[in-house]
Amino acid sequence: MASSDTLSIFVPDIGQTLTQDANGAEVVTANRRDALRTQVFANQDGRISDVGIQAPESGDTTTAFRARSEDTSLIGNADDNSVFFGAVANNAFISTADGNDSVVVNSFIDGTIDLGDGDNVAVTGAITDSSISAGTGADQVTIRRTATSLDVDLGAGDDTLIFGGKVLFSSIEMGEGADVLRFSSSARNTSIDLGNDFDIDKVYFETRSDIASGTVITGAGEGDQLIIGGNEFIFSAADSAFISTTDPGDSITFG
Ligand SMILES: [Ca+2]
Ligand SMILES: [Ca+2]
Ligand SMILES: [Ca+2]
Repeated sequence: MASSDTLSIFVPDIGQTLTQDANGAEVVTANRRDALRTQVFANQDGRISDVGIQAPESGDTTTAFRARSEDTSLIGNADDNSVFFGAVANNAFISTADGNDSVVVNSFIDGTIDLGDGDNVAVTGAITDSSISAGTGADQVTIRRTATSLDVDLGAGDDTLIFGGKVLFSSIEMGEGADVLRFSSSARNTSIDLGNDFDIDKVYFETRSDIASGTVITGAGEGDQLIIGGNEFIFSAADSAFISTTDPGDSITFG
């Protein structure tokens, strides 16, 4: 899980830079007036291992993990926290709390991204055995490559979730709000919950076969839209199905 030793960031004077050591990794923090900028560099083995970073009580921060990492954590604050992982992150725990936060990671394995309330942004590469959650606010999450055993919960607010690769054995909860969910490839053994609310959600697939075996949509409400290629289906509560707008005989039923 999260790192046992967490380094609280000292706030240097404006324009100054401080260097600290955490389990052999070099942690360099510069106070740039608009934000506190922290970079974590590898230890002598070329990796970042067992390093936790705790943001100061307030103020915007940016934190960059500059090498392959394992067992890291980043605890943000109620202001805007930006986090970047430049290489594979294994077992990272990121919790950015309130504020409009952003997280950018490459391959992400066995990790947690908790964005809290606010209008948050997350972008990942391949992601495996991990969770992404966000509270109230309009959140934007993009998974650029394959998602496997991913648990996403975007909570209230008008959220956007885009998958650039395959989705396997995953769970997606869009929560309340007018949400947009877009798949670019197949989704298999994946549950999609549209939040059971009165706002219009939109779900996009490229082809009908991309809705692969074991994929189920629940929580659809009247008027929710399923768009497959150019074909639009509108959810009808009376029929418990998405009904094609162009061919009324064509419908798709979900659990
Ligand atoms: Ca937040
Ligand atoms: Ca924050
Ligand atoms: Ca939502």
